[in-house]
Amino acid sequence: HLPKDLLDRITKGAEPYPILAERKYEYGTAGFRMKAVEFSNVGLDHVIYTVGLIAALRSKKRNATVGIMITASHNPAEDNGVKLVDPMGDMLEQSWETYATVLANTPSDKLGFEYEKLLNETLISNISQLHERPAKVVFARDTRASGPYLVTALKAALDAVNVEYTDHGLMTTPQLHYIVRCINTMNSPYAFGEPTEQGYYEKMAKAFKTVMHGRTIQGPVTVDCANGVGGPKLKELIKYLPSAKEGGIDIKVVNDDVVKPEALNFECGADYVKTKQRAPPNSNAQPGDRCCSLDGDADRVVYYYTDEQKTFHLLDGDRIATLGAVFLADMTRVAGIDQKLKIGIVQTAYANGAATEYVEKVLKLPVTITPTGVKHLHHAAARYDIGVYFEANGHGTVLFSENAIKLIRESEPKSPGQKHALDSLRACIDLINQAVGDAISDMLFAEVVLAHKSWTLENWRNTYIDLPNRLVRVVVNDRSIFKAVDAERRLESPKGAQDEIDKYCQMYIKGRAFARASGTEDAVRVYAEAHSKTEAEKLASQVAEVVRKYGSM
Ligand code: G16
Repeated sequence: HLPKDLLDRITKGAEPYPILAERKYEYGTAGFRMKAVEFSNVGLDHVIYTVGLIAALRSKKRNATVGIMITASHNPAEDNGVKLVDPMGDMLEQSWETYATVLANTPSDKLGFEYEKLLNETLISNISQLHERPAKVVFARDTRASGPYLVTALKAALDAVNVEYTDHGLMTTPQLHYIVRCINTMNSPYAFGEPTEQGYYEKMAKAFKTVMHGRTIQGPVTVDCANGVGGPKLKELIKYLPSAKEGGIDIKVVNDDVVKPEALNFECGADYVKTKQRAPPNSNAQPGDRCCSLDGDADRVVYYYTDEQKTFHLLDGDRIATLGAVFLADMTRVAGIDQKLKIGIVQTAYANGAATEYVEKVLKLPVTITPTGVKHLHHAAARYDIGVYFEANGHGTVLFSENAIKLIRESEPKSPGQKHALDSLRACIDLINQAVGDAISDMLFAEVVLAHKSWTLENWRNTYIDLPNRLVRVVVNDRSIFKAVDAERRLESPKGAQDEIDKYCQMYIKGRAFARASGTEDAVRVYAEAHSKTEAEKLASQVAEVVRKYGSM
């Protein structure tokens, strides 16, 4: 048994953060997410408190520092959320999501009891030894107005169970993941870097300079920061990067208003651009200008431009994946190590059919499809030597296996060309944030590859032509009845819904569609693609109608 005063402290600390009786909290695609309109009785404060407790247990169990990020990323400004970061900077191990969900749904007066139960029965065999182990947590938040209040709830929990913690204040989600990995790999052969924000900028800037290697970036890139935390952080990074005149990069930061809370993700940002398939309405970009958009916590990025006819063209996560994979495959070939490395791409059902076909038939690289959520893609990518994973929405990164890193670091070049390729690969290992998808790092990587290839966005787009597609958000009474299988490409329930979706898909050339419950919003998402824009839109609205019908039965 745990000491009574500890259990009392847990219960007492939770008193100001009662559970909302009518709510069922669930650890979704990216942690807990919900509205945060009325701060004092929102219910998320209760969840945050319980996440503090889970973090303590996780840290004790792994004997390492874990991270907590308070963000609702791409969701509207009034939402907020929280997710846990495991010691290597990756997402919380999935089996622990269940424990987090149990604790989140436990009323305050039972939390001490439930905490002890988890510690005792489920998680840890030698309770006395592990109870003594210090728990260490680092946390940060995005720019949402509800953040500071939620931090008080978190600190109350961490104090109740004697956690040693560091509050990193405002950070992008990937920066926090980076810090966690740096702390836990310090003084090891896998040292990831200095566990500070400055260390993050220095590592990235150094790698960027190396991989640029006399290449020139054509013209400025305009970065829409979704009026989120990416704005101030990108401006900070710019101070470390060489300017265009110095052979570096000219970054124009727009939508960086973090003072007006309601501006976050409003008519701007990666989710807006991807979903609406248009530039933010306030964009001043001219035809051909290279633009990209980050999301609210800077872990997603998509590129776009308009042509001379003012037609909008999106280069989404699928494109970043193929661009990166082609570059890395070329470099390994020049370096003479390609035969020893297995390169693969990981996508979700949202990947455009044309992108998947291009990877398999033209690039001749294997593709793995997983359910939505970085946690799924990340693990699948780790099975390759160089695993490039991206969701179409712009969330992703590249993972280099231990074998790949060793080979790249230790290979002796036999020509200047091989030396250049090996130096570039070595720098890419540092430029790319392997802990998690990182919009800022991904953007620099894309810029570097475009510079190496001397490509405009139009050259990039011409590698293959996307099938016209449409995303629709359908609000239903209870989204949990929509259960998807086969990497979310088919609905297992409600019975009959998939047959109707199939029937509609067959009506169109290259028709493909699916419906799945969102794990971050109270809605069902529908994706449809087809040979023509009109057909893709028709198919999307027909499938949305199927969802509405079954959702109201
Ligand atoms: C989160 C996840 C992503 C996922 C997105 C949408 O993104 O990290 O992996 O694609 O939500 O998920 P869903 O369709 O289940 O709502 P973010 O940028 O909000 O953290």
